[in-house]
Amino acid sequence: MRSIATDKHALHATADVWVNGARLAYCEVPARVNVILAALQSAGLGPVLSPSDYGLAPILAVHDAGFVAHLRTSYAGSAARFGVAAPVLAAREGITPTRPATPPDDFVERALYYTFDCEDPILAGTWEAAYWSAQCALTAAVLVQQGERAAYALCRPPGHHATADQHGGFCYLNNIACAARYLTHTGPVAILDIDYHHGNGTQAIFYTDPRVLYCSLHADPDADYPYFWGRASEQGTGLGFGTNLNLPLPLHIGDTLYLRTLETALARIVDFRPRYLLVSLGLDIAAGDPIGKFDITPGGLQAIGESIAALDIPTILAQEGGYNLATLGANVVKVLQAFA
Ligand code: Q9C
Ligand code: ZN
Repeated sequence: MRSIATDKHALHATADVWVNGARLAYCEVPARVNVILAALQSAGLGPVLSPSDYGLAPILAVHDAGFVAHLRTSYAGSAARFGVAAPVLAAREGITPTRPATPPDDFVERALYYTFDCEDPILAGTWEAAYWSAQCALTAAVLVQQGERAAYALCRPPGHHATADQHGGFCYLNNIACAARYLTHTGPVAILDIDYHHGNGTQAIFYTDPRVLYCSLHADPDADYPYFWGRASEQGTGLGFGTNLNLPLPLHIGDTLYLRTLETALARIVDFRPRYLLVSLGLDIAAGDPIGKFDITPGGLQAIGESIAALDIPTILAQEGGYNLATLGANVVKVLQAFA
C-alpha cells in the first residue's frame, strides 16, 4: 500500500509547554514520524509519497476562516502584543457556556476563543506543519478515490480533536474531517476512530451531517481526556441524528473486550453502506503507551487491522495519537499489514 508523509511536520516542535508556571513535557514530538517511517520501510509496506497540494479550499470546507487565520498569524502576531514572538497558549480553559459568535479583538482573549485547551501551543511552524498534515490526508483520499484499495496518511500534527474553530489535544486542523468532507461529494462516508481518546472535533464537525457516520471506541470520558465529550448519549442531531456512535470503554481493558466492541462499530458501518471508510488510527490504545491506559497487545492490533480490512471498503487511514516511541512504529505496521 502507499503511504503519504512529508518532513514539514518537524516545523511544529517543542519539548515542553509552560502552564501556570509549571513545565509540562510535550509528547507529540517529531520523532514519532521518524519511528513510523523506519518501521514502514523495514516491514516493506510499500512506497512513501509526498503529499500533493490541494490548497486551502478543502480545509476551509471544514474550518472557520477566522480560526485558520489565527493558526496562520497568531505566533507572529504575539510579537506585536508582547514585544517578542512566543508560543500562543490560552491562559485558562476555553469552554464557556456563552461563547460569542464573534471572536474578541484582544489578543489574549482571542487565543482563548480559538482553543478548548490550555496546553496546546501555536508555535512558529505550527501552521505550515498542520497545513501539510491535512494535505497528507487529502492526498490519501484522492489515491483511494482513484482506485487504490487503501492508503495511509502519516499525519502530524494529529487532527481528531480539532473542531471547525478550536484547536486542542495536540490537534490544529482536523485532517480526517478534511478528507471525509472532500469524499462526501462521491456518496456517504464512514469514519472509524480507534484512537484512545474520543475524537470530539470530528464528532462536532459532522454532528448534523447525515452523509457522514462517525463511530468511535475510546476511554470513558468520565475517566480520561477529552472529558467533556464522548458519551454514548451523543448520537448526532437534526438530520444527523443516529449517525454518531460513541462506544466508551473502561480503562485498562484488553484485546477481548476491545475486539468485541469493535464488532459493534463495524456492524453499524456495514449497515450504513459507505462509499469510503476513513480510520482515525491512534496507537495510544497499545499497552505501554505513556498517555493511553488500555492494554491492547500487538496481536490485538493485528486483529483490529484484519477486522477493518475484512469489510472490504476502500479505506483511508490517518495517523492520530500514539506516544511510545519504542513501539509506535511496529504497532502502526501491525494494523496496516492487513491492507498491504
Ligand atoms: N499529560 C491525541 O492522542 N492531554 N491527543 C495529555 C498528558 C491531551 C491526545 C495530558 C491528550 C491529547 C491525538
Ligand atoms: Zn489519542
